[in-house]
Amino acid sequence: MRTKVAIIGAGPSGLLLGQLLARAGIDNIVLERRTPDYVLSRIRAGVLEQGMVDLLDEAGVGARLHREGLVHEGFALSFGGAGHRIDLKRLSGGKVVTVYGQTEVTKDLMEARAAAGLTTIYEAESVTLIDWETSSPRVRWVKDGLAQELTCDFIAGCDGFHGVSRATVPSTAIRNFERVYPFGWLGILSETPPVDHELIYVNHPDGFALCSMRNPMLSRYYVQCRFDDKVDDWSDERFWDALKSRLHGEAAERLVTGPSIEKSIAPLRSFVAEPMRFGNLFLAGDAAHIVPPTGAKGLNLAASDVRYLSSALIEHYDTGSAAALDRYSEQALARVWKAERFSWWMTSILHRFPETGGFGQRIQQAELDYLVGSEAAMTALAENYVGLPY
Ligand code: RFL
Ligand code: PHB
Repeated sequence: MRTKVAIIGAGPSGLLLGQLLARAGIDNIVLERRTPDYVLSRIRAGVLEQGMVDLLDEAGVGARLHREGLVHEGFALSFGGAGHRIDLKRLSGGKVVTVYGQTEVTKDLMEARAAAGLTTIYEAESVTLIDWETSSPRVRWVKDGLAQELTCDFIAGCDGFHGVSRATVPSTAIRNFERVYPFGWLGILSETPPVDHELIYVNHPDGFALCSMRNPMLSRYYVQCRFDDKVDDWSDERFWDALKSRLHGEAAERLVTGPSIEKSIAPLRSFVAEPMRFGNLFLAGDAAHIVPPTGAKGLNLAASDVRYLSSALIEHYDTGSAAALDRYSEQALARVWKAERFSWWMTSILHRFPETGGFGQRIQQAELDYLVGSEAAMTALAENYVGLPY
């Protein structure tokens, strides 16, 4: 088997890259370890920056997003018993974000890929990258017990944090930067009307909480939990009690509870691998970096990586120039680190950190008071939340 670009991973990074390349006439094959249903069952991101919406339009998969996505012009910060609105649109000079689940983005991309007749190999076991440092890399895998091999020009490692691509690179060629936070997020999905039409990020003495949504009858809520908590430790009742007690008065009164239809715990981590290119292997999305979800940046960073990488590959096939491919790692990392900074900062002002005690809490209060009282500080928050340009 032969293709131009072998893409490892059929998450949003891999599928979006495949779609953009195919539209430019560059053939590609996607290899995914799991089944399509498994990929679609992972409930993750919900907030898309305009840059990602534009890229999905460019990939020809924006129609349902524009019909069903919820445009959000602001969100609230809740602390000290009151809510404070951050007017994203006014503060950012007209920019907004769109609430549309990662599951829906992935589904739209999967359908477009199938409709275009492009090859995706699901349940590809033991994917192995070979000769990725040369100009004729190969990928091997096992499917239904049979060993298979693909020859290509480039490999795109879009296989997430636990994928094989980054793990293939010898440790001497890669530098990792990491911070693991001493807590997690417990998230639930429930078929109840969201507590508000905009998101609410909560700083409370008992810990962080977030009220988000997927549509007018589907709410997505999170509470900060211990990093070693198990889903079974959290009955629905315990979850709703924790959320309600962390919300400020009017929001707590409006909260409609109901059975959870999904419940999961996510650890919080900041991680960057440098560089993002090794010979003809390029990393994109969570394969190269992780942000804590507080700033809603993970999926959006995957999109900006894919924008840089797809343009560079298209330039290479159109003109023969490797200049943009040579710039990819540096260009992507410059944006990655700004989103890492923002996500770390949002995490640090909103969560209860067991180790920082009373001093840490007073500093958080001062920071939040300053933030909602300062046009300059709110503008910086809004500029980052709607997404830095790329
Ligand atoms: P993914 O989605 O992990 O997809 C990688 C794919 O690669 C496959 N794979 C392999 N395939 C073949 N061979 C192997 N050896 C393989 N190993 C792995 C996997 O099965 C999978 O299908 O990475 P990708 O595409 O880079 O996408 C990244 C995003 O998923 C991630 O950044 C976001 O979900 C992060 N995130 C958020 N991002 C936002 O921009 N806005 C948000 O509001 C937001 N909220 C969140 C989030 C992540 C969360 N969790 C659970 C970590 C909320 C949560 C709770
Ligand atoms: C979500 O809706 O899942 C979501 C929203 C905002 C975040 C993180 C997750 O910051």
